[in-house]
Order: sequence, then structure tokens, then C-alpha cells
Amino acid sequence: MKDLVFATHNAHKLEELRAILKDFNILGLNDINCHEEIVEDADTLDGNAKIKANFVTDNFHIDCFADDTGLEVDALDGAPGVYSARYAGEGCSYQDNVNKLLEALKGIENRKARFRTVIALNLNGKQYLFEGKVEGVITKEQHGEKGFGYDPIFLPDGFDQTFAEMPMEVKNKISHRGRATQKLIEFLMSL
Ligand code: ITT
Repeated sequence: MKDLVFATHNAHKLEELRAILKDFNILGLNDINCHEEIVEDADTLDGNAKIKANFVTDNFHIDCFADDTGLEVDALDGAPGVYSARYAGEGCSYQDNVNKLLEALKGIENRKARFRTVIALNLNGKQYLFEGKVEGVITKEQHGEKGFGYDPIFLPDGFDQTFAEMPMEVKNKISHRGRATQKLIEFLMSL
């Protein structure tokens, strides 16, 4: 099985990707002894995905891919977007972010939102980008214990369970990261 490095420190994202990319041996940053915090200071998802992938390629001289994900809420003009990880402040928890978003949407009826993921792949000296998104709404209360991040308050269109109530296999079939990863797989298989 071919090794492929996924440039993330996020154990949840690694677990999801391993379940999708079954034909590859997916290594996380800890597996290649990269323990530094990569500064994601771009103001777009594409920019941050490239920063993470390039950090690994430049410092470890290996092919790899990285993703950056944002939750875009229409009533908040696309916030938290690229700032989703630290929406409630530097060092905040997933729960802090969920609380802040529920508070920001209090009394607002338009709860439309989408998760968007951009994957940057560095392969044989070239860079490729893949995007995936899923439309849905932000619920008024939290539901479910699975997943991570904003999953307990994201209800994808056409479903009656939040991402945090769904088995991971179901989330992966329809999610932003799942869809972007399918494009990555199709590309890798076409080589
Ligand atoms: P790495 O940069 O190490 O990959 P991260 O946690 O910073 O990990 P992202 O920048 O891609 O990951 O994601 C930003 C935030 O968006 C993340 O901290 C979560 O709060 C949220 N998020 C990302 N993917 C999610 C998902 O599938 N479900 C729910 N929330 C998600």
C-alpha cells in the first residue's frame, strides 16, 4: 500500500480520511515526527491548505496533501469561514465555538450554512486543488455526540440528523471533506 501524508494534527480529520482513503496508508504529521504548529495565516481556505501542504513538502521533502475547512453562515456574511477553528478566540474549544455561533444566530430565522473544504495536494513537484461542500442549516440546539467541531449544530439538507448524530460512514459520503476527498481519489486513480 502506498504511503500518503495528510498534513494535519487533527485526529478526527485523520480518522475520517483513513476511512475514506482505504487504498492508501495515510500518515499524519505525528507519524512523520512533525510536531511543530504550522501557522495558518492566509485569509482563504485555498491559502491555508497550500501553507500546510507546502510546509511538509519544504521541510520533509515528501509528497503530501492538506485540507482546510470553513463553516460559512449566510446570515453572518460567510463567517466564521476561514476563521472557524478560532471563532471564539485563540485556544478556544469546539464547545466555545458552538456556543458563540448559537448566540450569534439567536432570533435569526435564516440559518442557511455550508461546510467547504479545500484540499491541496503536492505531488511530484506540482500542486493540485480539490474542493468539496455541503449545504445545510444551523440548528437551534445541539444534537449528537459523534464527530467534532460544529457537527452537533449542522443539519445537512435532506437529512433529519446532524453530522454529530450520523455514523461516520454516512457523514463521509455527503460531507465537504468526503466530497473533496472523492475528487482527490479520482485524480490519484487516474494517474
Ligand atoms: P489542521 O489545521 O491541523 O488540519 P484544524 O482543526 O485546524 O486542523 P481546519 O482548519 O481544517 O482544521 O478546520 C477549522 C475548524 O473547522 C475546525 O477546528 C473545526 O472547528 C471546524 N471543522 C472542520 N471540519 C469539520 C467537520 O467535518 N465537522 C465539523 N466541524 C469541522
